[in-house]
Amino acid sequence: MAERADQRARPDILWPAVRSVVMVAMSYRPDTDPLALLERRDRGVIAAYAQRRDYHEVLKGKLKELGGYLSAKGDVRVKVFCDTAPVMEKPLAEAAGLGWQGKHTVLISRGHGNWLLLGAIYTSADFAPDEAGTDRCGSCRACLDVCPTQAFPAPYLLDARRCISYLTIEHAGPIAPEFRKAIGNRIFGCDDCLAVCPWNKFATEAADARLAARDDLAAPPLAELATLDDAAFRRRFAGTPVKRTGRDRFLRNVLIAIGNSGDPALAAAAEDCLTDRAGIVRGMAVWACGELLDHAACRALYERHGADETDPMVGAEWRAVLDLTDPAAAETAGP
Ligand code: B12
Ligand code: SF4
Ligand code: SF4
Repeated sequence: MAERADQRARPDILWPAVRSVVMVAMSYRPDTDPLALLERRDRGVIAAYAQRRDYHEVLKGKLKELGGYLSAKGDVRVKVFCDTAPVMEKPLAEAAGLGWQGKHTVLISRGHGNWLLLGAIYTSADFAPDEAGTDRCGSCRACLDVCPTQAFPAPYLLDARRCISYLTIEHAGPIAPEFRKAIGNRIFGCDDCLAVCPWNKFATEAADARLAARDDLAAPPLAELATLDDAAFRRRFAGTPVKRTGRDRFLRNVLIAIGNSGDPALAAAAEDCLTDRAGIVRGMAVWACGELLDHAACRALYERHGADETDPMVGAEWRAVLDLTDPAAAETAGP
């Protein structure tokens, strides 16, 4: 993001022909409370926006339709964007009067709450600007207080490095130990700060049937997800935003959720991943076993699967686990 800051700050650097921007928002209000799923520890929680068809595809189609309409009206050139370009979608949506950026930094509208996805049409036409949105957060701070990783250093300011959405979707390597417990059973994204916003009571149903949630993504069993290989992952998540992480990172998240389940019955699923070809999966499988099994069991697993480990990251996970359950063992534990 830092590399293209100039284009974010100035739409005309991204596209010199731009004169006005048309902002659109599309509702994806979930039918159930996303927070309720956090109690079902044997299940994985996928953020509401990702339990359905990829919005980039759906929204971009609609943006192109609207862009085509504008072009047909006159000599107007257009470029459409949805999430992937250096475009300040939230500040632009606020400036266009769609709502305001709440203290959680996401755009809220009075009619739809914060369950909105945004898109932009840069146009070469000189449209008269709408009135900008007005901040209606008042003294509320529900979103700031609910955040499991304290990712808001101040209202309206997010430290993305602490956000579970960033950690589970965008972050490529192992997830730092300090965040693992707080992640709970969230396996792709996080909706906590969105779910508590009182403005959601005014949210109307998702507008487009193509954005209907898929039942099989509502509360998938962790044990089942831990068995996915590349092909099965692609089949299961084709057409949804989840495919973005790829199978290995997704399994990393699933194993963290298994470690947090408190359910020793799920240890078998973690054990099966100790021999995975991906280091990141093996590493989180070690951590999950350490959370669910006692020291003797961990030690036995180490003898069987960990002694020959060549990946330093996985070796460090073994050391941490054996260290944690028996400090004396750390002296002798492998790589
Ligand atoms: C990077 C990114 C992330 C990062 C960082 C999030 C963040 N808050 O910026 C991570 C991975 C954490 C993330 C998470 C999520 N994201 Co996201 N993300 C983006 C992305 C690609 C860029 C956002 C951005 O520019 N951030 C940079 C910061 C600095 O900007 P900011 O938050 O807008 O806030 C500052 C600016 O507004 C600044 N400001 C105000 N005016 C101006 C003017 C200028 C010129 C400048 C330079 C700055 C500025 O002051 C604010 C305070 O610092 C946008 C798509 C896009 N192109 O906009 C989607 C987007 C923001 N994400 C979206 C969604 C849905 C999510 C999640 C809800 C997904 C989930 N359930 O897991 C979470 C929400 C977490 C949260 N509380 O924000 C939606 C939000 C829709 C909405 N209603 O607002 C977007 C708009 C995608 C879309 N097209 O719909 N996301
Ligand atoms: S999405 Fe979750 S982790 Fe990120 S800021 Fe909101 S509550 Fe915190
Ligand atoms: S929860 Fe409260 S403070 Fe946070 S965005 Fe919603 S209204 Fe604003």
